Amino acid sequence: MKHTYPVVLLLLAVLLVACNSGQTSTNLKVDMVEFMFEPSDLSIPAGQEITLELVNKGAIEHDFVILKKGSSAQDSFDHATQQADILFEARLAPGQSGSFKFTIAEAGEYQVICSIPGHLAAGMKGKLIVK
Ligand SMILES: [Cu+2]
Repeated sequence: MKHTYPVVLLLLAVLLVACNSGQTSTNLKVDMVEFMFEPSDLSIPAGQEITLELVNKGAIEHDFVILKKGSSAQDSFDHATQQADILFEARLAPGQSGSFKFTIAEAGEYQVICSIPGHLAAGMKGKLIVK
């Protein structure tokens, strides 16, 4: 009995390392504040349904937009002319949270932005790696 404790601790440590390696997950949790996504670097597996938990912790409205592969926005995003570039979009009022599901079939790098005027220019963007 005296010797089982260190073994249990060792197993726990191995499990924790296994869980933290890779960071690719089908469950994403992202906080939105002025003016950033936290975290801003995301990684998910291709072809699997992703559950995204979004929380707007800011004082103003924000949205989480994934642009299609090959599409990008520099300082601003115009819904009128760039609507077709959107792969996924969820908009939340301040204090609101929500759970969303999406699947991305193709591996690659995707840009994440907040499309609300001024927010992208203020640095509200991120990167989604699909593996
Ligand atoms: Cu925003």
